[in-house]
Amino acid sequence: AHGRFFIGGNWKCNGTVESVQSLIKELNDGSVPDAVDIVVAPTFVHLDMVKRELKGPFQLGAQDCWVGKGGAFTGEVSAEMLHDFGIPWVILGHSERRSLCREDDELVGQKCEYALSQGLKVIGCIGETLEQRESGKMFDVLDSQLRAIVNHTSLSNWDNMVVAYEPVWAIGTGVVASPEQAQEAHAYVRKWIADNVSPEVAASLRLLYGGSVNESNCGTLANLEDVDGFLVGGASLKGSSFINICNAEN
Ligand code: G2H
Repeated sequence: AHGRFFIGGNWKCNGTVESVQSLIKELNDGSVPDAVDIVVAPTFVHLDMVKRELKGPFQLGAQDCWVGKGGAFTGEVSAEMLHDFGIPWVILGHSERRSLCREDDELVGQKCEYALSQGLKVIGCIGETLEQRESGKMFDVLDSQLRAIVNHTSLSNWDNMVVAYEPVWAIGTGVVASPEQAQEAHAYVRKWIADNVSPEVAASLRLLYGGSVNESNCGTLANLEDVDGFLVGGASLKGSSFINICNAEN
């Protein structure tokens, strides 16, 4: 592994006041290792409540933010608002936003640049669809997604970035990548970063795997050389499962 193990919980568009309160309680009652960075990302509506009630070591993230400075952008939340409100992290380029909200590589790159410039830390997401994998385009897709991010970040920004590899075919499907598939993609990304950013950044960058991670498959994946953590969706909504995943390295 590279750096401190990192677990993100992406709650996506889920939660009621009641369910979020019980999830907060389960997380506060859970026991997690000191050596792990843990970030949970509730909806914008629930961020304030979670911020007030969730205790350390859990940190908070948003699931997206606007591409530039706030203003007349109905429905958006800006990076500077998140920073001002005390939210340290933001997930950008999640595949659901890429596909359902038509965010392209360039927009994701611009979002990363602006969020970093406002002092946020970024979980940047990349990953290929099944069609792209089966037609042999997987590495081309990862190349262009990474290229757009790299074009918008300076060397010093990489201390504030983690990259999540989330193969789209594994997201919310119950079909987790095999250890060989995950390691192959992660090794490719690390080499790409070494060649296109710097070997030092590649050596310290944390690469998260995302896509149907659960408490049964996390142990094997956590042991892979180039897997430095997870971005967890469905299983992050159940406190006991998420706590177990936070303990995956043990
Ligand atoms: C991938 C992941 C979290 P899930 O989107 O980002 O979701 O674990 O439900 O596949």
